[in-house]
Amino acid sequence: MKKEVKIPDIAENVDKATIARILVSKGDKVSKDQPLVEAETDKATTDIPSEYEGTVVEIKISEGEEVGVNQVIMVIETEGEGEKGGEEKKSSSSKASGKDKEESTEAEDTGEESDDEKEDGEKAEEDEDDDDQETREDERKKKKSKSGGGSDIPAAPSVRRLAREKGIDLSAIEGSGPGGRITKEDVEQAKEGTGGKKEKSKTGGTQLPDFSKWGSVSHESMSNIRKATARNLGEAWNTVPHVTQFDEADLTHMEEFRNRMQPKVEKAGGKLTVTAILLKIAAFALQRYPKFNASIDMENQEVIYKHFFNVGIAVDTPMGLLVPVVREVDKKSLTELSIELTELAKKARDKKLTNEDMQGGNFTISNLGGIGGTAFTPIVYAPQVAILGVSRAKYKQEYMDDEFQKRLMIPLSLSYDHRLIDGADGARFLRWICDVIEDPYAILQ
Ligand code: CAO
Repeated sequence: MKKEVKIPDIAENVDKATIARILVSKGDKVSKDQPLVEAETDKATTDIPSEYEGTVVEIKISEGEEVGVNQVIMVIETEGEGEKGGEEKKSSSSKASGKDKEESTEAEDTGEESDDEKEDGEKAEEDEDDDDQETREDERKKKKSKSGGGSDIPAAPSVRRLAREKGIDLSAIEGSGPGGRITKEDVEQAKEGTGGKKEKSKTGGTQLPDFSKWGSVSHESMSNIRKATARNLGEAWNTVPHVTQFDEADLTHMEEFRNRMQPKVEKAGGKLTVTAILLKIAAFALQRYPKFNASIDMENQEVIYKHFFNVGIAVDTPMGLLVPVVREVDKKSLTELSIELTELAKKARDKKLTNEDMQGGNFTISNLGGIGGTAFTPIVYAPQVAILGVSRAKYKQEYMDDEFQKRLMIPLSLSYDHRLIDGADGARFLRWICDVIEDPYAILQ
């Protein structure tokens, strides 16, 4: 009996994923729960397991393809399944049939390119970012709900093709057809600059020049992680009034402590790094200065204080920046934190983080010191209100006890949301962290 494998509900608010890797081939025997494909969402890579035991008879997707929830990706031939399986198939295929129907209505127009076009529609929807975005988005949602919840911008495939040929972004065009449908004339007019928003590029900035006029260029689609990073950081930059406070701490004693403790932590399976110690210090600082652990809710004109201490760590991976969250940092020992940090960084680099791993952070630490740099201004990971940037520690001549002494100094920067945090608060918070790095007894004050 043939069974269809579909993309399940991957996570809350995630309805698309890119097939990063196909893990089986046609003809392979697979067992129940065996991973079939690796799907990359905005935030993580996740395995899609087989619901059935059987033989793969059809693979309906290819690597790099964007897929939606409930989309059929494979067909598996099972053996000896009775009534139950048949019913399951019937109900799930009838669920999917609504979607199939929509797509086939579109495809019927030309009988081709429906997948491409669907992707274009989704891309256009995602890339939209100009002044009229919200209004148009609302209107589009209304239209969508009227037309039964389809995911595309209303335009016939031939119109989409024309727009693609002319390099016009459909999401920037107001449709003049019935129900706001975009017509060929709308696209032609946009081309002439008399309609739509031709002067805007998909990025929401001004139209990019044709770089190939000056030399050879190549194009690469953005990965989902890159898209999410661009969207989130762009949003944070646009909504959070940032201030960055700089300070410097004498790390000499802490380094002595780190070297002394290192063998013990290594024995337990971790690595006692500067980041692990800062994680613990940050949790103390957040308890002492609750505003830095809060979020600002402008809609309800409220400040939301969180009484748990979860801290995100920026991790540099080949796929881009990921920020897994260490939970309840206040309740964990330095050894536990060191082990967890090592594991999380590995998980991030092995593309094994789940959405859950990256949610619920109240504050973030970004340590670029392993790479270098004297200072940087990190961007607040909204709706958090502050982020600690760490740059490279180095030996300096410091004037202490009436003489210059060789001390290991670490530069720190704290970016914060000035809507909630005043400059003096920022300076105090960062100075407190520096005091504790220099003399941990400061925690007892
Ligand atoms: N100053 C000097 N040396 C530092 C340092 C600092 N601030 N931070 C780390 N180092 C050294 C470590 O001591 C280690 O040296 P040894 O190998 O000799 O012990 C080396 O750099 C590598 O550190 P690490 O990576 O093992 O450990 P870590 O805990 O310090 O860092 C992590 C972990 C995940 C934060 C890091 O690997 C990473 O990904 N950093 C990049 C974060 C990033 O991309 N931020 C930008 C985001 S945008 O705001």
